[in-house]
Amino acid sequence: MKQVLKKSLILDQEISLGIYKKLYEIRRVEEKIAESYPEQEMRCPVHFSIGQEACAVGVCEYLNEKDHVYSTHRCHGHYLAKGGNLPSMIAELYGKIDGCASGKGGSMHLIDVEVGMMGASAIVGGSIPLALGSALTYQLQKKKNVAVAFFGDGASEQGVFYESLQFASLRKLPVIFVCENNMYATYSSLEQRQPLDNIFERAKFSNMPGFRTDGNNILDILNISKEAIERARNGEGPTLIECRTYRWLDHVGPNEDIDIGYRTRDELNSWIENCPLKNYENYLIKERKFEENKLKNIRNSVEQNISDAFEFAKKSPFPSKKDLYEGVY
Ligand SMILES: Cc1ncc(C[n+]2csc(CCOP(=O)(O)OP(=O)(O)O)c2C)c(N)n1
Ligand SMILES: [Mg+2]
Repeated sequence: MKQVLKKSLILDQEISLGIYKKLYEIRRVEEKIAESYPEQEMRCPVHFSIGQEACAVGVCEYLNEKDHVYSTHRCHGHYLAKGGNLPSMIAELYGKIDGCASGKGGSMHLIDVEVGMMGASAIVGGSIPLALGSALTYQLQKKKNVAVAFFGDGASEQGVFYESLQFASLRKLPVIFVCENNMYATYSSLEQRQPLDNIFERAKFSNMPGFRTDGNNILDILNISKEAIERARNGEGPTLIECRTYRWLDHVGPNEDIDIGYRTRDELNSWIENCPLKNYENYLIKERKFEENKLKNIRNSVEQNISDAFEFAKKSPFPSKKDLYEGVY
């Protein structure tokens, strides 16, 4: 299958700054969650995507509210990139009634159906067949929408990944499979688990396009996902995108995990130097000549939104005993 990229995107000023705002928001929200977590008021496990934000923002940029996204245990970035409500996300982490899952789901089960964030599954690989189902529905209903499954490199080892690629290609379904390859599944490296480092090439066996992107360079992701989404909307079928990236914090929880022996400080540092937010900020300032002040204003407004969201979440009540029986199927 030919892997040809069209010429680079030219993003207008508003879009460029909107992308910056989202990237910055996801980074800072997670930093604030990590900072607050030791207070033990958030009682759910929390999987951070610090270092991986560009994948979520880049892929969601060209989706609309009717397009469906399914995510994983590491879902904060996907939820926010798809337009999920920030105060409801924080309230969910605090187990409060105003949470996006009424306080019953916690960090791994973020959902905002109004904007097409259809939910997250902590079952590794679970997002893949769910997105396939949405895509099949779109096709049967002759809708021009697209479904996206975000999943990790570990999920690419699940049988359902291969089954879904086959079915999607056979039926030419409007689905994008986005593998965020952060090189580790919990504490096992990709090279310990897979004989070849070639996730994107597995598209070949299902006769669909497969692309590898630099997951820390949002321009690369925007380029590839734009094309993939357009193809899917035009009835030209599915695409597999592998975004190569890296998680900075522990698999779960707010701490670093360099002392437990499965990866090195040098490896982590080299990825921190290749920060997706800094990379994009440098591009905006050096190549697009944006004034630092403009970016600073965006950062200030994001900081205010985050602080308001935490205040809202903390003030929100816990569900009552009666609420325990609501929304249970
Ligand atoms: C079916 C299933 N098997 C095992 C687990 C335990 N588990 C939770 S996260 C994880 C690793 C997932 O790795 P990856 O898909 O690369 O995602 P990442 O955590 O790196 O984002 C595992 C094995 C699970 N939740 N579901
Ligand atoms: Mg992984």
